[in-house]
Amino acid sequence: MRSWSVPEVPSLGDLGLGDGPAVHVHDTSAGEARPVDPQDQARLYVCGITPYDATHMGHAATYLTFDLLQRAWRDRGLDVVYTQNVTDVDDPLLERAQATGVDWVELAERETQLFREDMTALRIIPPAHYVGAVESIDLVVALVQRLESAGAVYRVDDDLYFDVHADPGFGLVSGLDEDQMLTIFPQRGGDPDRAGKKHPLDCLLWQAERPDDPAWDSALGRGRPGWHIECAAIALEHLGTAFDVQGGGSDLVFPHHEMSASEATVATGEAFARTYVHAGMVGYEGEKMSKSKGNLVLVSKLRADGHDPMAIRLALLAHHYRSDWEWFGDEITAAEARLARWRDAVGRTVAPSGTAVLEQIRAAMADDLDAPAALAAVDAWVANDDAEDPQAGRTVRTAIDALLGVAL
Ligand code: 5CA
Ligand code: ZN
Repeated sequence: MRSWSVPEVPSLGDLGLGDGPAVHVHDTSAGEARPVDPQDQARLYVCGITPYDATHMGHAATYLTFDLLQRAWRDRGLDVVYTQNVTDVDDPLLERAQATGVDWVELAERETQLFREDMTALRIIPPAHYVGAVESIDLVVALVQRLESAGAVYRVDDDLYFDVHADPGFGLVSGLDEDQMLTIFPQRGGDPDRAGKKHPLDCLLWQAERPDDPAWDSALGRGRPGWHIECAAIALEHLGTAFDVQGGGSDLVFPHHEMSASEATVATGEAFARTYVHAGMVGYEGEKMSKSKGNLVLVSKLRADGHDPMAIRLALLAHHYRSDWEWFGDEITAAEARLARWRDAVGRTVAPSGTAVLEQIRAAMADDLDAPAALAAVDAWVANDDAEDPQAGRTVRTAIDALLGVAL
């Protein structure tokens, strides 16, 4: 699938400013921050959109999180291989297409295109591999066959299920106990009560054709992929096993990331990801912002209302990625004021030394992507008019561009 255009990312190293520090991020499965500092290459998978509605501020916050991770890794001198999927066939998409009388393929294409435009405007670095579920059906089928060989698949009517207990490590991503899993599973697409399942938590791998639903011929019968196996198959194909970070919003910890990890581990005999990183949920009007509830603040609407995408980005950066937070309309006004102050300050011909603030931004971002601390460091530099260094504006502008992705 076509990705989107790459923003210019200046290299601080090339400017003689050295490499950034090793990056630490909170690993959900370990329950603590861990260094993620591979040798030469960092491999990242982030769960992409289900394209049935436009990009909202919650999506933007999640993709911004992994953009910051990528920028910190690059500053460290690492080459980043980034893969992201598009769930371009799944129940919510098909239901929305049917309810609105739109062809599901057209709906997915239209919303994916809008997402690309929003990501480009926000200067989010695109994945090298942007991969749809539909174009990956052969990969899914092959992975299900590997699970069959491992004895981890069974049939309920014509549907295929994964026996989660084929993985002795099932539960290690989320750290939830079975009661907690059973509470969450039905809220996030699971079907614990389906008759014929061996265990209520077993998840769907392949769904046999239903009337009026799209389906593909395959060695598994005519049908379509389940959700978790889609990400397992795409990640394994484009990153291999034991890649560095599996990312997404915290709503994906269970069952999605737990199931994908178990499926991949049982099929390959190796670890799926080394680290699991999750962004908090953005709310609006007292509830999680979600396409299904419709309480959305759309990136495209903010842009159409004339808000500078860099101010949208700054508004998101004001919240730590791991916190759950609620969007209030006045945040964009505060971000616009901050953007104006920063633009004015980097234009000064002499300013306080820029290298000190660069090191503060680097340290903040390497410490679990602490963007609010980085903003505070820039604010302090902006407020200080103890001028001495004619190069300072340039250094700070470049640091903000490279590490925070804000073009001033
Ligand atoms: N296609 C699947 C992942 S394979 C999916 O969850 N799609 S989505 O469109 O519902 O969400 C896309 C990404 O945005 C996911 O990483 C999800 O965790 C994240 N996300 C969704 N809602 C919010 C929110 N309110 N706040 C923060 N992140 C969110
Ligand atoms: Zn996913």
